[in-house]
Amino acid sequence: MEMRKPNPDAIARCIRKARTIAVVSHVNPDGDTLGSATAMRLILQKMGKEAALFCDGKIPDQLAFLPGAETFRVPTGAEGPFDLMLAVDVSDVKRMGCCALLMERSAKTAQIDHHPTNPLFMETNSVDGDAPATCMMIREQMKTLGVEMDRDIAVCLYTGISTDTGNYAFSCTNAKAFRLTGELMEHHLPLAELNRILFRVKSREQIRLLGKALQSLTFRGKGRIAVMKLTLRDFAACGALSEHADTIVNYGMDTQGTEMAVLARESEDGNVKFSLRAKEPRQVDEIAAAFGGGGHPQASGITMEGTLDEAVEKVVCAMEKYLDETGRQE
Ligand SMILES: [Mn+2]
Repeated sequence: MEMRKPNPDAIARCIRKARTIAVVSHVNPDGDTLGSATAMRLILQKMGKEAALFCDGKIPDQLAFLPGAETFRVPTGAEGPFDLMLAVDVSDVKRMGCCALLMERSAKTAQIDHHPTNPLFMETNSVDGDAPATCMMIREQMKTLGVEMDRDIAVCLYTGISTDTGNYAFSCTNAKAFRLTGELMEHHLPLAELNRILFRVKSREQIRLLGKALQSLTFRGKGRIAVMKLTLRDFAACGALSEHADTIVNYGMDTQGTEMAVLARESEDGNVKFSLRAKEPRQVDEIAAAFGGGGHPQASGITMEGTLDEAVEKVVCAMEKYLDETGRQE
């Protein structure tokens, strides 16, 4: 069986043999997959290759500043043929969405990724489960290809490294991430501006909705569970969409004494959507599963029928029961 390991030499051989290359990002694209793809496009262009960017879905406005982001297309099946398809930061074939159809339009397939669960679904695989970001692997790839760093590539790589490490705050952040960022700084990286775009700017709708959510904040389970609710009326009053609520649950988690947090929102289809969070060692995935939801131990979701207040009561009671049964955190 093929092992998961970084293999920049094998990727370099694929790239050198190819003239036309389709670079593919994952669905619901984030800073790392888009930073990796836009960096790869610039690298390939420097090598005299023809590179095209593909993603199944819209590029988030926040990441539209990436050099070449405007060239991303959703494949229709009429593209190519390509000599090589290169997926970046794509953990499995399903994460390509409709871009998977490019596999049949490409003579060879390859990937660069950092997800430890990657099943090595391409012909040539460079996978490093220890890399904090795929963008860090792209830097190594550049060295193998003999391509020099420049400011635009630095902007792309910084975007992936900073977002996948939670702005150098997650436990995956390592010394290498700082060393590479130091190198990027030497290429006139606009650090303050990028930080504002990537980590601070929110839309008016998001800020207004945050205000509504914070007004609704209550504490349950002897102060250990933060609960926030958003009604359709709240969304309408803020001119906000469901996606504008995405990170609000974190304010509940960041409240001192909180071990678990929940944000419940009414959705247009008449259901109630929950975002659940837990601090280790607490877990929310089994609570979510009990209501037909799922996710990760520290971050899960549920979609439920019923009125907002009834649905919240059911879920919060289950969280309280869980805390009573697992005891106080030492
Ligand atoms: Mn990533």
